[in-house]
Amino acid sequence: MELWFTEYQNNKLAYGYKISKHLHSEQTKFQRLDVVDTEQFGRMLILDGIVMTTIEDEFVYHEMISHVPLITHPNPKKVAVIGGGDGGAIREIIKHPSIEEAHLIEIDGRVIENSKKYLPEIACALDDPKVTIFVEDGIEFIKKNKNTYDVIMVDSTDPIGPAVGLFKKEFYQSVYDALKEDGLFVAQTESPFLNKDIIKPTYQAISEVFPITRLYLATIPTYPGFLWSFSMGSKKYKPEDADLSRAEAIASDTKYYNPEIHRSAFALPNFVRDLI
Ligand code: AG3
Repeated sequence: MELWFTEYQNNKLAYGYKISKHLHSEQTKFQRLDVVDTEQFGRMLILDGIVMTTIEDEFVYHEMISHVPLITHPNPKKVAVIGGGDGGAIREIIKHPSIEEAHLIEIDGRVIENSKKYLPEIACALDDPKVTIFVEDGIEFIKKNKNTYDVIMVDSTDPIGPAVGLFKKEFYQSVYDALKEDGLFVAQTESPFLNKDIIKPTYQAISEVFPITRLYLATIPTYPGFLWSFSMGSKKYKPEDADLSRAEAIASDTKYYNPEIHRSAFALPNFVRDLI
């Protein structure tokens, strides 16, 4: 008998993955959490029926949400990840020699515990001495911190359930206040093919709060629409002015990100330009 996992996008589109093993399933305080082994993409973490990450393609997302902002900022020392309990962004962050402190603010401690157990390749840096984990609501946490971080990354789920507030202008204002005077932030902002209704207002809200706003893209085969967007809000630094010799240095330890990708990720197709 064949076992398949289906991620439903809406009532018109679904993606299916052949499963070799269903390793774990639980209802946490916040969401349903599943870990499966897929034949195509290896082990997969699923929250509320939505693919969060897989062993085969996680590097694209985690490198792009981390290295693009960390190279845009000339000297990031203190950073925060909101969400991202699997630890993939943290693993990339601590590759940067300038980093002194990385804070992970994840609302659901069970995501962290299950990632450590089932996805050690992704969660491997969560015990690094530079990392502090806060199992808290990121929206409330960020309000308590003013003028604190060089870079903030919002590694959220889709804007449903606990992540809804992470796509709102009030949250971006708190992120602005939590950043130092030359700080910048990046959020994952969904698919230009399937989530036009999300990208447009989200980008608009970020540009009302930050003087510099940019959208960049990467190809992620297990996210719907495959072409995925990230939005950056910055107080001072522009990604096109980044010192790409630092990108070259980090690229000895990446599978996707390099100086050419840093530049080309900001090249937008016309239909995406029209969205923002
Ligand atoms: N953040 C989730 C991206 C959203 C994926 N959406 C979807 N499959 N419909 C990724 C968490 C990885 N750290």
